[in-house]
Amino acid sequence: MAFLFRSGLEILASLPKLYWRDDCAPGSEWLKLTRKELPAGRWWFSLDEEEDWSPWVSLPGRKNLGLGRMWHFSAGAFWIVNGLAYVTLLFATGEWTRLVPTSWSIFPDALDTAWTYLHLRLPPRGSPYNPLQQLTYFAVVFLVGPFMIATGLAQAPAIEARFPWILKPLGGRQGARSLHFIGFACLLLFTVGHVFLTIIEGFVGNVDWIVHGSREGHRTFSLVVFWIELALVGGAQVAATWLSLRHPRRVQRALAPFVDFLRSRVIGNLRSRQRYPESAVSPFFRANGEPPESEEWLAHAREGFRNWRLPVGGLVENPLDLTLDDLRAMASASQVTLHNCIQGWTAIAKWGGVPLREVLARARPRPEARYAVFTSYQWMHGHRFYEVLALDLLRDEQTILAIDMDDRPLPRVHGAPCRLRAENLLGYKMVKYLRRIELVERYDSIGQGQGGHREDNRFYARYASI
Ligand SMILES: Nc1nc2c(c(=O)[nH]1)N[C@H]1C(S)=C(S)[C@@H](COP(=O)(O)O)O[C@H]1N2
Ligand SMILES: [Mo]
Repeated sequence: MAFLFRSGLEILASLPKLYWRDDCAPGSEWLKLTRKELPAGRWWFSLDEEEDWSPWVSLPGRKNLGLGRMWHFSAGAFWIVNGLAYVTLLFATGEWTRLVPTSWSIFPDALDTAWTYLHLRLPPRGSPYNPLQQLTYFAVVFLVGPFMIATGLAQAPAIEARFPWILKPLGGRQGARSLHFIGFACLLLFTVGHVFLTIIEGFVGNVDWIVHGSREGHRTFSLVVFWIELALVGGAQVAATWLSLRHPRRVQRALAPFVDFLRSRVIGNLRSRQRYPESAVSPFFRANGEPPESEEWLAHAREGFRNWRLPVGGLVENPLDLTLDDLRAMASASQVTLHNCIQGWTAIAKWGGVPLREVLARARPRPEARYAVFTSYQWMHGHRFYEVLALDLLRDEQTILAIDMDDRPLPRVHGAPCRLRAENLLGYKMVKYLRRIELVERYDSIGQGQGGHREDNRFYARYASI
């Protein structure tokens, strides 16, 4: 739980605002955990909204959303497996009767117990739990647990893209994010309240009971086990935090295969099947990544991109050099989809352009081609922005080269004249201000070898479907 809580806060820090509406318009948040104000009167970018929370609070702290996510998913997978084992054992051994109430009278009894607590008195011990305690344990294990799994999974872009209806009962993508936070608040409250009551109700006896299943006789043994466990829990937090801050690349390399295992085996290759109605298009759409300042792009922009070209090369039989008119002639895709930024904001827009599979059909990839490298005109932190996508993702019907947004030529802040849209992935894969597409067999010699600018510089995972 410590891993989940702290890494969850790291994720929240990248956009410490909670919304109910899917366009996350600034000012419409129902909870704001930052004092930072956005600049008025000029464009700002969503990375400006990221907060730098202390490593004492979040894992790993200091704006490392990429590693925070990897810890969150790894710990989450462990927590789910652990929970399944627990529930299986509960029912296999008959111990479920401790947690599952079998009479409606539990509700009035629990109210009585609450009344006693409100008078700052301790109710008698139940067998084994008092009614309020039993009801709370039941709710945590059988309601909040599955709720956290559901609201967590529903935030994966690949799941939303394949099953858009999943978000309806949760009140949309921001509903899922807000509810996931509220579930976290419940679990935090439970943890604090539970530990507090365990202490005041008779700490040593309770520890003995937790460790050994009895209330007397093995107190020293139980206390030693308890303090060792607590030290391990604390030590694991310190070690994970220290390693992540000190050796982020190594931690990225160590956790990425596990996250990729979840992506490929649990989520799988889900295709985007989004058909939002045009009425769902968001009035407000954040931007991330400002227009290039390089002279080459500015010159194209001044000419209305008349001389702009998109070369498609590398491991292809038939290299292409596409003009904007070529793209316009090939444009057959039109899709209204939900955009998911890794930071947590979303927005819905209508995108028009060319399905990448048609570009591939013309360029004819060689058999050894496995990835496509999308390079941008934009530079960030001294490196050219680029992202690598596996070739089979490009065959998705909704993976397109977008040249229109909401029925108008792509605006500058959103990537003019042409950007990638891969609707089952997170936003950082959708390179704006496209300059070149190159098919390759491997990408470890490109940039810092992690599969993209964000992977190289911010430790994001190279697969962006979660
Ligand atoms: N060239 C370039 N492309 C980019 C980025 C960037 O910084 N530079 N940011 C990415 C991220 S993190 C997101 S969420 C989307 C945002 O798209 P938008 O600015 O059109 O909203 O663009 C992606 N493409
Ligand atoms: Mo993003």
